[in-house]
Amino acid sequence: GEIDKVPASQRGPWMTFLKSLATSKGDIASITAPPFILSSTSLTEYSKFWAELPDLFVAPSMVVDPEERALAVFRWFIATLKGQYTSRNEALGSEKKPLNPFLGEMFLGRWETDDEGTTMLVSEQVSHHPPVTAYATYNDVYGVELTGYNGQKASVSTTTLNIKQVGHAVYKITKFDESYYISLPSLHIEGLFYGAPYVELEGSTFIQSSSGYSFKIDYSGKGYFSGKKNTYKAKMFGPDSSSKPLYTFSGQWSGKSTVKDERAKSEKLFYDATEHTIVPLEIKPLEEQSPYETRKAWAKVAAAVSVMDYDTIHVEKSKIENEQRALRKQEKEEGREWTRRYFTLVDSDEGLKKLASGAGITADEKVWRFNRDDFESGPDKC
Ligand code: CLR
Repeated sequence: GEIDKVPASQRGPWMTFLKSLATSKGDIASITAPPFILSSTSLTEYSKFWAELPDLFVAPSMVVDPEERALAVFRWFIATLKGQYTSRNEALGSEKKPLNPFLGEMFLGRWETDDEGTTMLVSEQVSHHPPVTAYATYNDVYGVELTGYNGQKASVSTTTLNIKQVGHAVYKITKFDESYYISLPSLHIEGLFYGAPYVELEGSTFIQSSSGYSFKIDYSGKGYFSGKKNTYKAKMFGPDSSSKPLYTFSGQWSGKSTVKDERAKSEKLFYDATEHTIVPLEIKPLEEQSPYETRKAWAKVAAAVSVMDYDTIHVEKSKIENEQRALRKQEKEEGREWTRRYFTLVDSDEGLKKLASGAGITADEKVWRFNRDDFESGPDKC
């Protein structure tokens, strides 16, 4: 049958879920989904996808030529997409509904690799409604740092769920005093009806370097540019702001893509996702984690999700939600706001506005800034 990806016992609830989705105006968090589509992973963990290939993450810092360096940044960016947007399908068979992080939830970890040393990850839920996750990931051996934040705006049109990402990322290379402003793609969820959801990226994103180089990336799912899924086309422009690209790129970000040098008219392989294996990040054992850390806080829910014990999922989730409600009530009574641990909402500075405008984007009025010293000297450093 058509919905045979849905376990027989959950077909009724799945249809109910789809119906409530259609009338939800996109507030996915508030809809109860059948257990088979729930993930035991919280959205705060998704910040890790930026640096699961530490070698590509630090590579730009070793490239002296600015044009080659921009290419290395772009290669790392393209490489992150597979983890960001296909890893649930690969590991779990379909896209899943992540756990909805509570305010103050943190996901902390590190990658330890022979060649790159330590790459740190600090991810914190800085807003619950609307959901916003802020993150920083950095490697001091090579002097690279990525900071950013992101939230989602969802809307529904008949059977597809459309997601617009709010936020951006900034990649910095200390040695060259260079920054790259990175905008985030919109996406939609396909395959919902069949109970086998997956992400398709759409539209365009931009990367603008302070060195003047820039990229425009166009995304498409199956059938638009070619018969293949997860395809992209991109153009790299030089600092002279000529409308003629220096390089053009095309292919699959989850597979192979090529780069064409528009001056030399030569084409070669740019990136092959099948040749790279992600490095799992290391996190503290549960006993050593603070109650605000993702895995610790959600441990009981996650265990219940893995055995599809719906009653326990509900009971344990409600405990967290009620606790959160009580905290918000208390804050309101005392006339204060929840203090974010490692990020502060600040006015967007001139440098960032200039970079964003280079990419044809108006920078947000306010941005979440990482307080690195607080983290380094605080109790949560891992
Ligand atoms: C979060 C930020 C990451 C990239 C990313 C990847 C997948 C997205 C996720 C973001 C946000 C939440 C998301 C998810 C895919 C599905 C899920 C849109 C943007 C929604 C909330 C779940 C829909 C429910 C069905 C699967 C049943 O860097």
